[in-house]
Amino acid sequence: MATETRPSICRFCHANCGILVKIEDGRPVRVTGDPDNPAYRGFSCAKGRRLPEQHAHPDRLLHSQKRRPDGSYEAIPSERAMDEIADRVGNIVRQHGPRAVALYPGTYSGPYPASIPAGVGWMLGLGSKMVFTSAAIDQPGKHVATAIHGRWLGGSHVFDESDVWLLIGNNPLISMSGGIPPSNPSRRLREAKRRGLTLIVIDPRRTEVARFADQVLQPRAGEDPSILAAILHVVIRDALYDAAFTDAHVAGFAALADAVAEFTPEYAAERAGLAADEIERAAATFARARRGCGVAGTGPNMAPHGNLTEYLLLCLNTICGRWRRAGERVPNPGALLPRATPKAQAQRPRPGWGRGEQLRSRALGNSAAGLPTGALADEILYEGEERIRALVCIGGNPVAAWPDQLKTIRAMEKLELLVCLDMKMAATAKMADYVIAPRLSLEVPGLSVSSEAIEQTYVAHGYPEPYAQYSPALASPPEGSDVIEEWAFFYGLAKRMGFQLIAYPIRPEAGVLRERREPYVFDMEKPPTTDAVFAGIMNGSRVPLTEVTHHPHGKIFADETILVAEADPDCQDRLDVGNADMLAELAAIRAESWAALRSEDEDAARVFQLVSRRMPNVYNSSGRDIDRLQRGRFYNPAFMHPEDLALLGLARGDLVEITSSHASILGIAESAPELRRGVVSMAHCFGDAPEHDAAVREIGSNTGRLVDNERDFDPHTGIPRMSAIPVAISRAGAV
Ligand SMILES: Nc1nc2c(c(=O)[nH]1)N[C@H]1C(S)=C(S)[C@@H](COP(=O)(O)OP(=O)(O)OC[C@H]3O[C@@H](n4cnc5c(=O)[nH]c(N)nc54)[C@H](O)[C@@H]3O)O[C@H]1N2
Ligand SMILES: Nc1nc2c(c(=O)[nH]1)N[C@H]1C(S)=C(S)[C@@H](COP(=O)(O)OP(=O)(O)OC[C@H]3O[C@@H](n4cnc5c(=O)[nH]c(N)nc54)[C@H](O)[C@@H]3O)O[C@H]1N2
Ligand code: SF4
Ligand SMILES: [Mo]
Repeated sequence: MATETRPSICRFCHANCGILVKIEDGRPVRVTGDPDNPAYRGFSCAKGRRLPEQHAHPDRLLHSQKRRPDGSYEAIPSERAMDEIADRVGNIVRQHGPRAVALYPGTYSGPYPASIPAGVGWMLGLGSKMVFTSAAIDQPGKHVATAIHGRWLGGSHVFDESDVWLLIGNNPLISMSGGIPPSNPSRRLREAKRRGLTLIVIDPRRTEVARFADQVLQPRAGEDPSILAAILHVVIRDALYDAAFTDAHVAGFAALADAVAEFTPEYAAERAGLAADEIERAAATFARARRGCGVAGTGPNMAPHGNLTEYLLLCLNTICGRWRRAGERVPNPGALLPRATPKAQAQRPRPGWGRGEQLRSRALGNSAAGLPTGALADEILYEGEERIRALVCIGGNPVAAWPDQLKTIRAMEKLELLVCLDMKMAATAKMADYVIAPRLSLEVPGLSVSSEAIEQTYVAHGYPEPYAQYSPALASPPEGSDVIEEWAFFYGLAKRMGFQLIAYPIRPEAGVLRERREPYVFDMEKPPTTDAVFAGIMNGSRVPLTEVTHHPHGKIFADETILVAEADPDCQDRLDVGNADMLAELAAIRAESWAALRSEDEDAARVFQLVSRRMPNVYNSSGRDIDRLQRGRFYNPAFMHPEDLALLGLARGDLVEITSSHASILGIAESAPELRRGVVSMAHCFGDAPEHDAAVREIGSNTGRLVDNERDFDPHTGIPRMSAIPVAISRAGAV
């Protein structure tokens, strides 16, 4: 038996941990953290260690599938699937135009660096701009707020050097996301605490990261705009802000001060169910520190007013001057990213919405977060000629993940062509005309670039050092299988449809901090290798890819010091903390009779708030079918405070019905003393279509079904209320 252990990159989640993989006869059998990886230093989580089970999962598709007229599936060679799909897409485009074709790259397009570039390149080749990503149902507020506030071209303070850090509705120790660098966040947090970091957490749940916090605020969900406005109120009232920075680089300060004047700590505390001095203290601690940022996560972005929350947070970082100045070292001058070209100056705001494609079905269009994925189902169900008729999903699962599950199912049924690139017959794949069986991560080369590149759009995210890793393919696909790479699927379609495939750098407008990359033109005569595609799309990286490949355990390429340059002498640009739309949204919150608004739901006994959360051993809809990860519990509990359970006469394990203004789902009650009273905390992407509801104890239930995508949605990004959802809870009869 041929056995070897080699370093690689875990791609179970987006964190790209450095791992060691033991390979026996071409198949992975054991995964551990790689102690010789300089950034991750031996870290791995239970999911990563189960990569061998994921690769060998009995439900894994080893052949692409085609739906028969009776709804069953048969294996189809991937080459023939591409012939047929190219034909069908071609027909739809000829009859209805390219706009009838949409692409949805979901979570599992992330681990494969060439997938999105090739998929989007194929769409552009077709002439369709209808690319919808999960960004618009994740943290769209970040993109919008950054656009309308403007960017600081010197970059932000980073976690490892900060003396204060503010986390609002994120849990990076579990999610590996949210402002603590993804490379071993628990080690970084422990080191920061030793160094004297003050951590402030605002979350209705006392999360894993909150256990390390110096101050935890546990508010009602959905009140983050008021809490942040009150924090700004205190910082401005007590003149705790950085006046020199604000004078030199900030516009709109007077308007902001005016807008937060009525948001006293007492007012916000009453709304949020906090004590006023908790807000006073958080504000003073944050503002008096020298370095550090506030970072929000999915919770407040999914609650109403996510753009405003993110905007007020940027305003707080800005007036506290949490941006790098001339002469300071740049934490990550680039590894697989192009070289940083930082300057101590603002880049003026740009529109956050209102440009580019518009939907036909609803008054929504493109925003800085892309097209409104939360409304894509409407665009498919729309009765007009210009509806979307074909959808290609790369590693995404709309039926599990999109808001308004029942509408999503109707939309998937209505499509003339649904193609999923998925490793199994997931909830959406089960409705597809074709399911393309992909190679899995350890069977293809990998790059750490996605974890590095997230800084391009999210403040205080990504690697705080120029770290990069490349992994060759370590394993061979299962014997007798016909599995392909996503990029090769789009290449195959482009070739059959007779056009040139070009991969454009992603979000070039966001790349202002860095030098640019060139588009990569695929050779349509001789199919490239994945390594050649990687080399092509990584053009312009500061460290050449070939150099990165020489360091199999990954390397921090810190041999160069790039400092933040002085501002251009003629630079007039300023960061805007007085955006009129955002401040009007804030004024409307102040004006709303929130007690009256709430009573509508209270009359219906919807006195609980359903909040989003992530659980350690699942990754959206993945991982929940791996026995050794779930250890007998394959559902998503409905976590509630023990006193709430007692009040409802419920015990752990009882079946409950959870009812929003839109729909009802079943759940299994679970006690969670770390929750605020009145909150139900449940993970998303569980369950399946309604015909499987009786299996709630085996598969959990889908919280997306409770979401009404046309009520309480953001007018710019279309994200509906996906957290802080008013719900009623009652005991359910047996199923
Ligand atoms: N293990 C695991 N890791 C994951 C994922 C997974 O499914 N499992 N998913 C990945 C994905 S796709 C993403 S986008 C990231 C997300 O990463 P995070 O944003 O860190 O996501 P969560 O861990 O769900 O943290 C959200 C927090 O918001 C809180 N919350 C809910 N509503 C509100 C509110 O109105 N206000 C405030 N202040 N807090 C609120 C919740 O209690 C919860 O603790 O995680 C990624 N990582
Ligand atoms: N109610 C509610 N809804 C939410 C959220 C929430 O917190 N609450 N979170 C939202 C967020 S942040 C996000 S990002 C979205 C996620 O939305 P999606 O990305 O659409 O959902 P996933 O379940 O991650 O879909 C991943 C799919 O990829 C498949 N897959 C697994 N491995 C591979 C692989 O190696 N290759 C390929 N090609 N496919 C693979 C899986 O089987 C699965 O079907 O959900 C959103 N929806
Ligand atoms: S955190 Fe993510 S990348 Fe790291 S080992 Fe776990 S699943 Fe893999
Ligand atoms: Mo996400």
